Amino acid sequence: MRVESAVLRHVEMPLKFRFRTSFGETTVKKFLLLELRGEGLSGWGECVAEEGPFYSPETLSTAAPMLTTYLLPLVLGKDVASPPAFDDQARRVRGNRMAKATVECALRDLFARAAGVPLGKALGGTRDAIDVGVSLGISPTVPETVENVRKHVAQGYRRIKLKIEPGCDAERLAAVREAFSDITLTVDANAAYTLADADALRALDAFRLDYMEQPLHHEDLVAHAALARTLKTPICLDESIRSEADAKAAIQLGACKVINVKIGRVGGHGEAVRIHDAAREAGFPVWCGGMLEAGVGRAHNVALASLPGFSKPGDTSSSSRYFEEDIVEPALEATDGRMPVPAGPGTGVTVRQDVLARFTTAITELRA
Ligand code: OSB
Ligand code: MG
Repeated sequence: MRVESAVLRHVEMPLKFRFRTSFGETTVKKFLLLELRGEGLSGWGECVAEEGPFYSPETLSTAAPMLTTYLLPLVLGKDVASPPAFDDQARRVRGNRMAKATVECALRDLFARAAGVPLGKALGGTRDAIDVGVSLGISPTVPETVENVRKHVAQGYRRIKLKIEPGCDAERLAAVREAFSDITLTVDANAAYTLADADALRALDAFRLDYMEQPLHHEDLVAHAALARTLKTPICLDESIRSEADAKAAIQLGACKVINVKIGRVGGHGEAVRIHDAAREAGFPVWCGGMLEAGVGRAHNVALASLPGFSKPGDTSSSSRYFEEDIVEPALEATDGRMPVPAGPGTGVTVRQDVLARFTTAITELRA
């Protein structure tokens, strides 16, 4: 595949809700959108790096020059043999996984479109619909937390995940459990606790959580393993898992029982599938995380989540939950907590140029 040109857009889309986590608050989704053109087709990748370095060290302002200076020159005007061939070349660049994943995703989409196959199938996916849950930000009060859960349970989501932080945890969970004794419930701390908070975390065992996501520091697998030995609730890792090697280390150390796989965090579909395979071999479930993606990123998530090891509901909720209008069609919508995997070639979604243009704040066109 000869990659003729690339278009890198800065896009800003207002969110329908304030999303507060232990590390910050988002009200506008700002992202980079990459279009790679070749053989008369376009392949699309959405960069999940956020504005600030609070979830990941990568940001919008590190990913953009990483793409234009180091990563896009590896494909522009080149005959790229396959998406993994790009990975081989990009290996020299350390870290910067979200930037790499942007190119890898666009190539995966482009190659699958050229072959006329759905991306999910090309990756080894077996499902034509996926189970989805929802990730709810920290609400200001306990009653608002319960109300927000009520609304999303009524919409059919198959798992409710509540963001927590020290001081905003047990009281909210007790109220939610009291109101909804049967729902599948999880929490995500985004690394806000330390081992000194172990008692507070053990108190959450009372709420029959399916798992507790990333309670401790993102660089500390050993601490997670120590915590796991004293908790009933299984630990799920998000930030700590950047690669297949991290996943294998976490499994061997007993640092987690479940893994949240995010394409951007791990550098692309190739690494995501290797993590899926390693977890599956060890008998560990994985699920597909989210980064408040717009349609292109969401469609990539849905394709990945069609693989058989994604056996728990992911965070890829309906696009209409996040945005008044999305940049792709068909809309990615769940009914009763099930989202169909688009059947068309590539990600199976088409970018709505008119809508995209309205949300685009800057465009860079690149050629070899
Ligand atoms: O930790 O999973 C996370 C969003 C941004 C950064 C990190 C996380 C999240 C979410 C939202 O939980 C998931 C979504 O709805 O896309
Ligand atoms: Mg998380």
